[in-house]
Amino acid sequence: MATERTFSIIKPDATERNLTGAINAVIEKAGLRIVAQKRVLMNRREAETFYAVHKERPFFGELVDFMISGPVVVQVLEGDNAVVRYREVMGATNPESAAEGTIRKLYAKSIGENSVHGSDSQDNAKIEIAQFFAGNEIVG
Ligand code: RTP
Ligand code: MG
Repeated sequence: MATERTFSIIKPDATERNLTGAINAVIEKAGLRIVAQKRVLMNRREAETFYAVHKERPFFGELVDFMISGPVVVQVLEGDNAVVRYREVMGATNPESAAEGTIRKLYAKSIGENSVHGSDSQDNAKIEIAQFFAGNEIVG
């Protein structure tokens, strides 16, 4: 299996409930290594750029408002097939459909306030990592 990197965000609903450590424990137990991490407050423009792919969707405004409503923790995760593996660890977008033991099943409040983001492809992982981290901030 190929060692790869993915981009993760611990979203405002989770930082608000002091769940950063609990979520990191699930990530690390799943065999993914946190090779970069910082807590930031995204501004509106950053959130709109980050979720530009969803700009025509009815929930876009709500999503951007949510992502800037409080601190987030942005992360780079490394491991075998990290992109797909982290999507499995996160669980389905809607926590009601998420599998037992996944981060969203354990912690998400709703389909919108669903605690974590993970890249959906290797190409997007590279783009998303570059939006938040300089190369020398990632230590594998
Ligand atoms: P993410 O991008 O955050 O990792 O989540 P995802 O791939 O599982 O879901 P995606 O379809 O990319 O949606 C991005 C985020 O938008 C919010 N959302 N709200 N109200 C709604 O119906 C709705 N649908 C999606 C969620 O925060 C979702 O994670
Ligand atoms: Mg997505």
